Amino acid sequence: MKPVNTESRPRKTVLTYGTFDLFHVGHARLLKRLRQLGDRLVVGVSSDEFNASKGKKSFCSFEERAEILLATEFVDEVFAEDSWEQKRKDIKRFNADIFGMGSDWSGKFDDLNDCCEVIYLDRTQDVSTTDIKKALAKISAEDVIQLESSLHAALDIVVNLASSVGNTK
Ligand code: C2G
Repeated sequence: MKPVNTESRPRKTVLTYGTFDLFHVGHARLLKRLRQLGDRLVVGVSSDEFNASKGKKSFCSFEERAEILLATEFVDEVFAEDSWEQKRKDIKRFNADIFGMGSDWSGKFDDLNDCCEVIYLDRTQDVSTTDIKKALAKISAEDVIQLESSLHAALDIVVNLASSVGNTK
């Protein structure tokens, strides 16, 4: 159960955005650190349509990616990110105190620092959704070829065995 802010001080809201496809440790580490900066973490999850405009096609649908985020202990609320331009409105809508992104976005959202604190946290090295997709695609292609040749070899053995048994009768 996510801890509820029971103290009298105003709740500190942290806001972030992303696709979060094929959820991995880089996503988890970012969300964990963002959540630790406040009492509530709200995430704008890129809609499938917005992803298409980014030239991205996610493996998991918007609904599945949102469900996965809400299942983590870090995310308190999710909403659809449908455009690049909605951030300023969302900061007001959620009364966000902090807007945070991974460091691959460093400087890109500094224009928002008139409405809240803008921070960038170190991106986790050596893991990305793109790398996972490439690894999966590589494995499936090579494995299929390997499997087919193994199956053909096994079949040849069976056929030869059968014919040698037939010849001895
Ligand atoms: N991230 C990270 N470490 C990784 C991979 C991603 O810290 N190894 C961070 C990114 O910096 C980003 C968040 O995780 O802050 C989500 O990353 P993506 O799902 O790739 O989202 P992105 O395509 O960056 O979309 O309007 C902003 C966009 O929606 C961000």
